[in-house]
Amino acid sequence: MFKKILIANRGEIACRVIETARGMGIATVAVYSDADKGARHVRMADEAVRIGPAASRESYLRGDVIIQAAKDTGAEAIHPGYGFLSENEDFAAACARAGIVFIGPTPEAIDAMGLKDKAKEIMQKAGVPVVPGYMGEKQDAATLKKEAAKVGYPVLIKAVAGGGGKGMRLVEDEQNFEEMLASCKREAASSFSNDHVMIEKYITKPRHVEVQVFGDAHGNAVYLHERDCSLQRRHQKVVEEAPAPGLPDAVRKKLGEAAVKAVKAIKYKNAGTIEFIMDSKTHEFYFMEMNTRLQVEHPVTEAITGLDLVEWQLRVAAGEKLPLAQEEIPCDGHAFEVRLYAEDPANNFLPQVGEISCFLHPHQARVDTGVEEGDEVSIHYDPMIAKIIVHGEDRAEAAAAMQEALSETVLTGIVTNQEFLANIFAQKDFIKGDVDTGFIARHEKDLLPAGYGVADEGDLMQAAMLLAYPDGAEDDVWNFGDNWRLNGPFAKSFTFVNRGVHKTVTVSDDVDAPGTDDSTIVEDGNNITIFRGGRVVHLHHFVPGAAGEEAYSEGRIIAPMPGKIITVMVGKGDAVKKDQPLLVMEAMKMEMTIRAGCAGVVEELPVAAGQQVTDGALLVAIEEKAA
Ligand code: MV4
Repeated sequence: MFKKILIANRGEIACRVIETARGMGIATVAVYSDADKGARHVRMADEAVRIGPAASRESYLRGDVIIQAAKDTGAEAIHPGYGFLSENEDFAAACARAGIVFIGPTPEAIDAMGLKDKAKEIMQKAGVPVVPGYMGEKQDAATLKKEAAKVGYPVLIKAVAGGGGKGMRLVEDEQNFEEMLASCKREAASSFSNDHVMIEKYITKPRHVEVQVFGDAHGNAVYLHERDCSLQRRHQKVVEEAPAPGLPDAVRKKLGEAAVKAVKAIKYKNAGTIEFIMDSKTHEFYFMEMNTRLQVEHPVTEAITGLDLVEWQLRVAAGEKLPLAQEEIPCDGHAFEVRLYAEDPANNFLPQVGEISCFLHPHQARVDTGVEEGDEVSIHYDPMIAKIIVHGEDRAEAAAAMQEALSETVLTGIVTNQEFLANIFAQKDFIKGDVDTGFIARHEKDLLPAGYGVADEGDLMQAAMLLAYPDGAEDDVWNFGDNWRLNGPFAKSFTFVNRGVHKTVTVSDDVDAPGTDDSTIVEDGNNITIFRGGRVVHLHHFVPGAAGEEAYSEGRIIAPMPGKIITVMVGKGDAVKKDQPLLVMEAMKMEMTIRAGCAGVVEELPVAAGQQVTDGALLVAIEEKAA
């Protein structure tokens, strides 16, 4: 076994790999960018090496710098995690040339699975089911259209180099074929510098079912059962589970055996995932692609098998045989994983940045995370903050455990998708196991209801009580400390800003203090967050006249995060209506429209197109006037 390894990654996966290595007595070397100096993965590792500035391109993607760091520290092997260099065949080859073991497959295997059409051809030859379609060399419109007709509409045009849902066009009938083909090729050329496409029969209402596989250098290959990752939003996975719900054992066995065929066909070694698309009605499944890395969602497989996949990776990379034979691999109960993202579902899932002021983990769940209280979530990397994983005897028990975990989790300082996740686990269709890739879009109204994140009277009162009775001495009206209670009954008003709206509540001595329910309330300066039964309500205590407070009023619009002003649509002195677009800014590669919070006249406009703005900077001040 290795004595020391380097982890060429950051965040939760770097921490995850370090934990297993430590348990096996292997020393660990972390690498970090300037943005991650002092990050949790750096704190956990035995040693850490700076590899460059914050931008991934200049740090976590610098294979040469990382290999040098491994040489300098005497690390014998590199674990790439997922993302970054994990599926880069040049990096895997460079490791080998430097005499360092790449903890993953060979460069040839990574390369063979890199293009969709080549991968599909290999799998078809190996007897793995593939979606009917055309994956030939001929790329002229006439040939492709003829092939599409043979396949039968609707068809999908897919860029062979595509990924993440990019370079894909659904064509319902032949009228639109040429136009869709041209647009798909344009997107593929600009995104992947490769405009080759293939044609596939379109599978309606599909499920994303993937099989965890492992191969070793001795020709052994096994499957560690399947995961269902159908719950996605814009090709980003949100919930994963194992095993896939509602599948007969015969189908599960066929899936596993097809995946092992695929592994053997390419003599694959180390951890991999064979992704299938499955018809949700017939359970017919087809090879989609192979991911030649350990995946984000591997913990659900660990939960049902009781195995440590990182330990298997290290053993296989060190030349050992697979620890278990196929029939020895357990499959117990059911597991779920949710991805907690720093994003605001109520604001088009806009990524959020900031300091995590409080992070309390649920009691009965596994939490894989790269952050702790006091850590910063920055604009530079993926907004996933943590994965929450639960296990139960069966799916219903696991789902109940996740509901519990999501109601117990406390994370403040940044807005997350926590309540959105809790809403998924409250859906009847989800509990029934009725999942497919259209689930989130179909249930959008229930997952993101009109009142999402909106405080109710109880929330406001709870927050007001916290402020009125900071020591919880609500029964002793003489304990207030100041002079609220003179001769009449005690009463004090508090104003909160909740989702941009001001709300005032009055606490009086005939109001009972909440606090007997199972909610958690966190006070962080003037920000108060209430967690109750999966709901998450953010309140800002508004103190008129206090420094900076006016920034939160409807008339004073501040930058929600650092970014760049793209367009300014209004001028000083203009009359504006409530919700009228005022300017467009770009932050984290996304454009957002900033709108008027109230009707009035533009009084201040300290920004111009092209300007960078910092988080919290004043963008527009409106003198409030009735419309
Ligand atoms: C498909 C498909 C339907 N029919 N192929 C999307 C990304 C890429 N991994 C494959 N994708 C799809 N391929 C055929 N022939 C539907 C999708 C698809 C999808 C697949 C998995 C998870 C989420 C998805 C969301 C939309 C479309």
